[in-house]
Amino acid sequence: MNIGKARAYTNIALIKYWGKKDDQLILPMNNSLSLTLDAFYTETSVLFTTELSADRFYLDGQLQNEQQTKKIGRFLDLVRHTYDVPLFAEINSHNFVPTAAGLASSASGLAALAGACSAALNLSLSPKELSKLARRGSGSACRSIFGGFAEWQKGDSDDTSYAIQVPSDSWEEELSMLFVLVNDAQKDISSRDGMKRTVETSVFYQGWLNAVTDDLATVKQAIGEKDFTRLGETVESNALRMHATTLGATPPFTYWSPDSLKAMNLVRICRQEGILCYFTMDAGPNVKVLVQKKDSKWLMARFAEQFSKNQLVLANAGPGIEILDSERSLTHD
Ligand code: 2P0
Repeated sequence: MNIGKARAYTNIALIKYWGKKDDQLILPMNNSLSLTLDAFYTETSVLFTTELSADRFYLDGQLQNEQQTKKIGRFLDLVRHTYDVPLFAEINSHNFVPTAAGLASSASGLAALAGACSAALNLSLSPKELSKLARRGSGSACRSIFGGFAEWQKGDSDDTSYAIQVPSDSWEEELSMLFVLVNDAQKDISSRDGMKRTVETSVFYQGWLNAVTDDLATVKQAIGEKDFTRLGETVESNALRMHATTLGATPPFTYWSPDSLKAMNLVRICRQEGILCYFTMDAGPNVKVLVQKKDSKWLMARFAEQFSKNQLVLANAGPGIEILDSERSLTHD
């Protein structure tokens, strides 16, 4: 059996995926649209072998326990079942993040795993097939198959739910995203649990669904017209709409911390100072600020007045998944 190896970059949703209509197949309630970024990525190698009696998963050189291996194990079960592979696997995964600020990403992680499995089993999957496979590991992973802008088309079955490249005339090369890493002592509610609770209980969830289709159309139009103001205003509104649903859930919750609000407020101040920039947030307290590349150094310096340097990471648009030459043996360190 081959060792398969792949590198996938994380993506940040500009129009959010928030809610599933099928938990097993990971079919979303709405289409979403993301920007793949170059600053955070995962490299994973996989070997299916007769020599194992259980899967072994090493993350950054550390053997992971049963709990930490659960999502990966379920994904490997799916691969074994779908492609008729009666073997356990050793998986080596490395997250490349500029700081250790809790930015491990299931999008890059599960996309890289899907790519590595495809390579290990010589499946020769097309980007569309790879996107569908990655989706079964983690919804947002289906978008990390593509560089630049990607849209996850929700579909209505396993076969029709996958991401596609959004044509952009390379406009993403003029954009940057500043990550503001906010430390938070609160216990996390995973995105998987958070979106489930929201779909099932939030009195605001229907409002989200009513708005997101128009938000997506506006963002696609803004990309087509390279209209940064329109893009940014819609991205920021869409994030706020997603986060509003959590306050209407039972029990209510929020991913925001005091420093998240501080960062959001600074974005508004920067706009008053004449720099176009817009925030978005995901299922955690970190704030991501969309800015034109020409203004990114200014923005970084402005944020450095209120946040420490190691809380700030500037990213540019990143590439799609890369299948890598595999080494002869797996390394754990
Ligand atoms: C997104 N998030 O579109 C949204 C916005 C979080 C907030 O996709 O349950 O880890 O594995 O499909 O992909 C994070 O959700 O969830 C996410 P699962 P995933 O980026």
